Amino acid sequence: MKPFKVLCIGGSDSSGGAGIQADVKAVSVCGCWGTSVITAVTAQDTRGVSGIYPVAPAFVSKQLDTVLRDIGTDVVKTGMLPTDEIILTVVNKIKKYDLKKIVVDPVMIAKGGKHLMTGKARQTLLQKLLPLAFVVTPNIPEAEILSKMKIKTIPDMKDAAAKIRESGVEHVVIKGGHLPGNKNTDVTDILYNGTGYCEFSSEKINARNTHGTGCTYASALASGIARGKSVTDAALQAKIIVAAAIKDAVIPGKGYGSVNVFGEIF
Ligand code: PXL
Repeated sequence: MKPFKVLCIGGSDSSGGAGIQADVKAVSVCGCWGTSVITAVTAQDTRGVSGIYPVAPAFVSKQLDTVLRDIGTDVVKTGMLPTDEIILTVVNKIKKYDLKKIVVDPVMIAKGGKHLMTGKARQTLLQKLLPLAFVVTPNIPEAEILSKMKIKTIPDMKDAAAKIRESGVEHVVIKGGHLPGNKNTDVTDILYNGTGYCEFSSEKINARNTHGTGCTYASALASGIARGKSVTDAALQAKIIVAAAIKDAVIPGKGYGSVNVFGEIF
């Protein structure tokens, strides 16, 4: 049988919780075949990132050509893109293979504060990758950087989504988990497609073991699109999967725990 395919482009997280490892788990649980192109190797445990080793752009290029010439893909999902050169490499391949369904998770800073992308790369992402993207999935801090505005309320999220969409990306999903205000009982995500806003609200889970949330969300959303769902339905499915994965989190080391998409199996 031919599988639905999602190509995950991002960094390896040696702790197993985020990055490519989270991507392939989420894609698999969503019933798709995950291929992976590694952009950086991180040395990382549950307490933080201790080192980053970016892959040479020429070897990112080789991985992309190798996977795309044979297997191809229905959807591309990008995560950690550490340098300007690596983003330009990905942009060139998107054009070369005429890839249309690109889900961009604009990974910028890891939980402990370690930068996963250079300042110049942020600009390249905004100016070169987002114009080609189908969906972008920033959290609030990432949306503030991309929109160049402060986000404190749901109306601010909507304004920021409209600003980010000016880059040329078709759909903007801003995830509300980091919205300030500890009285909030709900987490609301905003989806904007240029004509209307969709709000997805769910009960706020006060969890500390949330490593891998963003990667899992974007990969589940990409998988829904690969299976032919609308962006709205895929975003809803992704939110449900992430909420369950937070509730079923595991604590493999001495620091933060990670989300776990396989919770209901065991
Ligand atoms: O959660 C974002 C993320 C993405 N990719 C890699 C990471 C992290 C966070 O630590 O390590 C490789």
